[in-house]
Amino acid sequence: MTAPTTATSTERSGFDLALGEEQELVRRTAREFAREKVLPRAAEIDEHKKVPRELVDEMGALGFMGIFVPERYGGAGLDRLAYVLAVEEINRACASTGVILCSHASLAVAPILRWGTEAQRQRWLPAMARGERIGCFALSEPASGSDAAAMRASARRDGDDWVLDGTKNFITNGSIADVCVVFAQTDASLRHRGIAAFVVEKGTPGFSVGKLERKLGIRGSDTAQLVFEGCRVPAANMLGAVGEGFRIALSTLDGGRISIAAQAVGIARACLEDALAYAKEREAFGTKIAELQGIQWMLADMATEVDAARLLTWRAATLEDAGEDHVLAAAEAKLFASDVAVKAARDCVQIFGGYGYLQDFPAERHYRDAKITEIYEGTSEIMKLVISEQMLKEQA
Ligand code: COS
Repeated sequence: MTAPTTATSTERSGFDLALGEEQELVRRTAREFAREKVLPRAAEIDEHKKVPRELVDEMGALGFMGIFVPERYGGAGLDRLAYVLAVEEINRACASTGVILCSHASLAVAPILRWGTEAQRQRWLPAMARGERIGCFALSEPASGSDAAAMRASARRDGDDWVLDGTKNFITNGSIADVCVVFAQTDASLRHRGIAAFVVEKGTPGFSVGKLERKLGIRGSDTAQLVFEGCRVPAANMLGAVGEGFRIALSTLDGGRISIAAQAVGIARACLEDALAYAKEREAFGTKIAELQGIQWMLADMATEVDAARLLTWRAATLEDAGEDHVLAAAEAKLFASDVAVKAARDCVQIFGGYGYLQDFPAERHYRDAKITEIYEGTSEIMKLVISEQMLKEQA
């Protein structure tokens, strides 16, 4: 028998459960905004397949779109924990609205902040932090999703420019974004070491929006194909160096996965709160169904799992804030929280019974919205692969 040598990420992190004053304020503000402005429109957003721009503007005005951006770049100067608090609250009300924030902040703002030069940060971050310009992240392609390094979009150097060609798929915020972080291959023989990251602005000649996807859930969110045809991008728009693109993409996704874990916690909480409220009203067999043990056990599991998923999410955010390795913690949080959301949504529909199957009640929307959290920003299978790799690396 070998002695235990590996500290899991739980054991490693000195993780404080108490929120600070500013974090509490963010949570209160986001909860109020979500309850008063977002929740009343969630069904309509799903039905009309569009999040009203004024909600994005309000998320900007409240500071959420640039919440972890330092004040010198126009942001709120808070941390990732504050960010995941806001993400949970907004997604509790509406996952379509919530994912606009997630993709903008964790996938577009974050890599510019981390990998951008001072000039690049000054150029793009202030308007993005205010929510005036929306960001997106263009990695996936028609033939490369989980195997991100297999991308075919190409970047060819021409004088002071790079010329991009290719198609990006499933891009959240794709058609509404003003600033896109785009990944392309500069030399296919180098595989992942040939990839570079570029910031491409809306309106750049050769850059257009293709097909808008029709989806099972998060129907109000914008999912587009982006097309690059001889799209000329100045060399000054490259993030990092040639060959650093894959690292930029994967490290950005580590943060993105914490954000999606928070989204999943928000959806799961919506399921729990809606199911609980319904169970306290609905009568069967001469009693409120909340008095029935079969229902109580479902609610008890949901409550426990929501709390556990939130703790994993906060831990991952705390590690990221501390500048510590959070690859494992982020993957665990996303794997667990997305599973919790899907299960909570299934039980929520079950508790609502026949009404759960109708569009007149929120349960079926949660059921459709929850599923994507197991797919985007790394499927659950990729999360297991990342977790296993990290464990094996630690054991080596
Ligand atoms: N952060 C930074 N760099 C990372 C990293 C991380 N989390 N994980 C791996 N890398 C680096 C490795 O260090 C390696 O670099 P070097 O070769 O320079 O040493 C390089 O990336 C390749 O690593 P690996 O061989 O493990 O890459 P793979 O091509 O096998 O891919 C997976 C690894 C599958 C985990 C990765 O492609 C992935 O996460 N895929 C899912 C992509 C995704 O989430 N898509 C959704 C799109 S957004 S909706």
